[in-house]
Amino acid sequence: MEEKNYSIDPVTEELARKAEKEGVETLWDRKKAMKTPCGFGEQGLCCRICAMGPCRISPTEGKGAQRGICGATADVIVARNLARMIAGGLATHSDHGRDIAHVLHMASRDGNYKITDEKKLLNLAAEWKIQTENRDIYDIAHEVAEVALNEFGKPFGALKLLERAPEQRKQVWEKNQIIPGAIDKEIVTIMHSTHIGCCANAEDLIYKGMKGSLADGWGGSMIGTELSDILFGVPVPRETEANLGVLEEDQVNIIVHGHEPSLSEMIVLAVEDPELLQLAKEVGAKGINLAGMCCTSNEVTMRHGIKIAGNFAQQELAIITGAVEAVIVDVQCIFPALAPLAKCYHTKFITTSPKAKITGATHIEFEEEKALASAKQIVKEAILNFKNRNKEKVFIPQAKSPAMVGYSVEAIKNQLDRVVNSNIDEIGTLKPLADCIVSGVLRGAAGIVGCNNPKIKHDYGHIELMKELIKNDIIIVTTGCAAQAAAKAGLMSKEARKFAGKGLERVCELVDIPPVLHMGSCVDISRILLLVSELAQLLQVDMSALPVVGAAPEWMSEKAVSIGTYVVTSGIDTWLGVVPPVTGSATVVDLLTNKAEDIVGAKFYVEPDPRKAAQQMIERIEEKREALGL
Ligand code: BF8
Ligand code: SF4
Repeated sequence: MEEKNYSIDPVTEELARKAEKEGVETLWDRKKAMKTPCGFGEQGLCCRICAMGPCRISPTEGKGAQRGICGATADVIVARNLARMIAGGLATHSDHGRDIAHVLHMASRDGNYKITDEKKLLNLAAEWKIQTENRDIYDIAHEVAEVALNEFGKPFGALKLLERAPEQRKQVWEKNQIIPGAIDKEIVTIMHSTHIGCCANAEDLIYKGMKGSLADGWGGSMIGTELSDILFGVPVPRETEANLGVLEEDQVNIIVHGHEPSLSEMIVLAVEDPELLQLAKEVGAKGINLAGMCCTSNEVTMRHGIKIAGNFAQQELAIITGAVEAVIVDVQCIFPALAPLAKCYHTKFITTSPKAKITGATHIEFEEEKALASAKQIVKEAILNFKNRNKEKVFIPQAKSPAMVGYSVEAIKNQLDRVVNSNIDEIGTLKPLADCIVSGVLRGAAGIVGCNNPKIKHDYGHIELMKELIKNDIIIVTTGCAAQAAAKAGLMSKEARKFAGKGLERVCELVDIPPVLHMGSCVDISRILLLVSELAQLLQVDMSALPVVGAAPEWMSEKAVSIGTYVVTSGIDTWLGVVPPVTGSATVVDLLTNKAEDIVGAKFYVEPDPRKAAQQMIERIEEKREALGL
């Protein structure tokens, strides 16, 4: 059968061929069937905000409709659409953060959810001026959860976690009046301002988007990360394996897919339950093999080393192996296509969240009040499905790669302590990293994040970019589906330092790290913000002055739009490998890719070719070094 050429990952290619042979479709087939995308939509020029429309603005100036029926210009329509994408992403990350806060609020000594990291809890309590002396740790946790929940709807004041940013950055935000208040309020304000007949000023809409995005990165996402660490533990370095080759022929294979660790943490416990293990034996399996997909995978691999089955574009392929008893999902990035696809195999596709019911799936609601019992019931369904596996349809590709994961900011500091002379220097800081950057051993750092998108060859955008950058002594931190691409490509093994330039190779050797560091899920980009923020404070400069860049080479979601915007608004230049739907407005394009630099000290670059993007990033890093006198 011919090469598919969908992916640089041979496992993906092999399974795409199996799909074709078995007559089932994947995202790539549907992408082909979609033919040419709508040009208006692609440029952001279609407005369906009110029922006088939909209105489509002609992309050619002076020809065709230049204004919507209400009189909105191309600039306004494009900016409104973009602001709404940001609100969508901000809502999604933040609702995840809120759910985790509720879980913390219900945590108890004898319940299913417990406090795992007291130190992180006490630090956050101190930061929020919550009384900790002579108090039960669970009382403190509940008050921390309440304060966190208030961040979503408080009527007055700025978001608390913004305080963590360097002074210079806070001044930039203040000067531009983009300091967000309550998280929900920012979403509501964007939805309000983008209603028919409200805000009709493109520049102002972009400012609103920037302000809202900060409520994601420094708000909802950061709350999600902080409280997940308190509940489930701060990640530490550990070994795992990545790609669909982690599935086991003779075991019950379960895939957890989605985002919130409140479900997956309980599944991790449930698969170790002796009664369920016994049941697995009774149905003829040697054990239960748990693997993850998308950000849920990142959450459980960071904290337990659970194997990584694959990233976003591989979710259908997991079912196509014919070896998966259940795909258990909660929220976000789940293809509705999994429902009809699962019916072509024996796989049970189980939805668990009232927020994400999917027609054709089996819905077993995950009730947090009886979390472990719920998780066990779901795992039991998977085990009982083992007998339905059709051996003739099973094909598990052999390829998988070893990877080191678990590099939280705390873990990175811990690794850096290896090179600190504790008689002279303080331990537990990022100073050794700052020193490497100042001396030029490392030229800089890049955060490479985001999704898969069939507009780009699967994983090609991520891996080419990473390889080019590490070759040039730029250390990489990564999250989301980009991180999984790196793990599969072997860039997260310690041996991968041989692909790095001399300087980075040496650092990896001394600090005992791979050149590409897994920092978690997409909400964990908040970890990257804090890493950059601390580095900036150590060097006493603004975040925008650092030789640090960001990229989302294969982005596709609204969440990614919000992330890109808060990264830029935090002063970090960001490269996109997929063109966002804004090209219908020269004003908006100019704001994002040019004027943003005057406003927030950073801007967007769009470059689909990862090698060219790498060169631009290297140049930018060198410019920043020069400006700092390095
Ligand atoms: O939040 S990187 S495809 S899984 S959106 Fe989704 Fe994109 Fe993957 Fe996680 Ni993030
Ligand atoms: Fe058309 Fe204006 Fe309504 Fe949009 S808001 S659909 S541009 S009339």
